[in-house]
Amino acid sequence: MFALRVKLLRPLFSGRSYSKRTFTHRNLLELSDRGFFQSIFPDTAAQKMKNLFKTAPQSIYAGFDPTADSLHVGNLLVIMGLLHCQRAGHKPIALVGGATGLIGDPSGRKTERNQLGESVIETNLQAIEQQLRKVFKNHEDCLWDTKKYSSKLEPLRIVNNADWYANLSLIDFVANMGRHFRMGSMLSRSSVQSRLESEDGMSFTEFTYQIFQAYDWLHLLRKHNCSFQMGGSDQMGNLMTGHELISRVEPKREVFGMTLPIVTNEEGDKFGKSAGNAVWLDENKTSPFALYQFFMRMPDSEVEKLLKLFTFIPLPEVEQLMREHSKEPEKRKAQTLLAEDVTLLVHGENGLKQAERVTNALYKGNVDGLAELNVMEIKQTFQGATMVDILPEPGMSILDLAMKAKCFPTETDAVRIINAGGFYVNQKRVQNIAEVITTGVHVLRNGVSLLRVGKRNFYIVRWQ
Ligand code: YSA
Repeated sequence: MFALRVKLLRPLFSGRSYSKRTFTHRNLLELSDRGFFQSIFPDTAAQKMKNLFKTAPQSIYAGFDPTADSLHVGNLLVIMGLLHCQRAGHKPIALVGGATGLIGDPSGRKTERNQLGESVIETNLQAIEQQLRKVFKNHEDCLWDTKKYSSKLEPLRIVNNADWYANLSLIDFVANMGRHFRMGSMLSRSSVQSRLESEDGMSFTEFTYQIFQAYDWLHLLRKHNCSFQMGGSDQMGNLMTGHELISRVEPKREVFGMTLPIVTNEEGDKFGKSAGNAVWLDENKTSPFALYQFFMRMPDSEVEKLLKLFTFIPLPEVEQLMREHSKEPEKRKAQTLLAEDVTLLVHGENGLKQAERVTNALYKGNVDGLAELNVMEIKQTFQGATMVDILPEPGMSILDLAMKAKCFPTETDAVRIINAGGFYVNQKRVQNIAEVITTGVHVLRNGVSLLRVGKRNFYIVRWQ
């Protein structure tokens, strides 16, 4: 599989070999050079952490709440953090919040989440678990050179916090654990403060959230000897509560937190979630092509930062790439490598091939590329497109087709817009309303026609 990765590299990077240093060091704190780690906690513990990383493989966990049926590209940064742990010889643990998802983390939120039912949480949980496994598998298959690094990657462990709360008695928990949580520090968390000051205030349910994340850490410390927790910087308060709990309950043990920067776009919107338009890891919500294009569109000012965060390309190679890129920015070499590596990680070899095929079909005027896609791929690519089934009739004209596909409200509109050049069949402008529909020209060999009105209104015609 690794051969694939090499095959896909641009000539500049062909034979690109990952520097051994990047993968054999165990000291995760070196990831700061790539822009990981907004902070470590406690901030005086760097040397101790370094020693632990050197001494033995460490378990490191990060949690994901099943508040949606897919993870998004913001969460992917935390997954990258876990993958770096794995590459450095440590043991990654992904926690899925079957219990905490029912409560709702107030961190970084201005209002309380709508409560999700248990069955929704269960469905989301399974989807997220599958995604995590898929990304780790894609990483091992496509981005990890087993021949070069003989040591095996520690497997990903997935745990669900519903499992340890299921049999816990409420009274026992409050009586025994509750007394170790101090109200003063819990109230001081910024996630609590900002909400207490807001008009709607904060519910008791949300206020308790930090208790559960703190107890999870204690549980994982006891069960899996997990002394490290990682999360976006919005998780800092929850990490601190966990640290405080463990220092009271297990005074001989020490635990450490690592927070990653919250990635935002140029406008400061949370990465991948701007204008309610999240970029998801689920191919049915964001196609491999759309994910690829999301990274291809990154402005030059952002691309170096993102290459460091979202790919495993060693830093000297990133620097070399950026030097090349600045000479010919219009070629978008840096964006291409970024888009390739992220798509490979999230969707694997087939996903990347599909994204490249669709890119060729759409942007290089290559109709053959479009014909190679199946209906499902076309649907994924043109999300929001209307699907129509049409029975072919001899002599059918462009105007007939446009009207049967309900591309226009009236025939007058159709004639006006088609004549004016606003109608496309298979990405080619068609201005003659009387043109007769022909196989091979208007109907692709996959039995589909792609109609477009203006820039963005797509219709997928399945010929019956
Ligand atoms: C963690 C530990 C537990 O023991 C129990 C639950 C949790 C889940 C945690 N409280 C939470 O709600 N996480 S999350 O589902 O909202 O997001 C998962 C991770 O992605 C978090 O670490 C979050 O900070 C991170 N994240 C989300 N958007 C991000 C981002 N990281 C960087 N940039 C972004 N744009």
